[in-house]
Amino acid sequence: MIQSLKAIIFDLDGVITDTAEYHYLAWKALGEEVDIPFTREFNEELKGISRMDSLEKILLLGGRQNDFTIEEKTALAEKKNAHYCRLIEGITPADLLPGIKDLIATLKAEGLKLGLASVSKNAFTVMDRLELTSQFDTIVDAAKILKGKPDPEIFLKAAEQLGVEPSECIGIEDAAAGVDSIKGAGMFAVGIGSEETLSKADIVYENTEKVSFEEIVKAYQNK
Ligand code: B16
Ligand code: MG
Repeated sequence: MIQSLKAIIFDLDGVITDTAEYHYLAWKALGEEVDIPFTREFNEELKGISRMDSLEKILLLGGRQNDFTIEEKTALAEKKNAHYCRLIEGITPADLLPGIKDLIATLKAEGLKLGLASVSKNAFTVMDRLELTSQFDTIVDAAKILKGKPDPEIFLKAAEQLGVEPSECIGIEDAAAGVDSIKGAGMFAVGIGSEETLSKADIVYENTEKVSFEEIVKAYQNK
């Protein structure tokens, strides 16, 4: 029994599966359509950010934030989403990122609760396609979240739905906005990606394959 640790709350895109890449490809195509090409470096700023907020960031990058009506912006966001939905059509359990299947099995064997805190309105579909829905104790409905990441609301909501205290949770994220959300919620944060981008996380792994549950627990207990 791990003293005080009760739950692990996962981000989805970029942690459980590589849909972060599909979001990037779909936004990139839309950006090119409105003459705002952008780099992977800029894309880091979109990770974990809601659909409409991502669109606003792209338009701001191109100085085009005042060029579209609300209706036109909604249509642009819907176009990106339709493209994204086509890209995720073929997702299967084989698309879990390396090490995630074993990590989930370990966490369940330890008796920990599992939660999902994704701001993606497509999260339920992706979780179903990965055949993970029944393995999780709770999935926060992004449609009911008022403030997206970096606000702590979504991680706090996941803890509330699991019936545990934030201090009893570990959050796992690939986005800087997501790490801010975890820390704002008062949880221990595991980052997946570069140390530089995720400097506010308590422990960072370059990729999911390198994640060590034993090491995370040690770091959590020494906090
Ligand atoms: P959708 P996460 C986030 O998911 C993605 O990181 C972000 O790129 C995306 O814009 C956002 O979901 C909204 O997604 O358009 O599908 O509602 O990282 O919180 O799992
Ligand atoms: Mg993510």
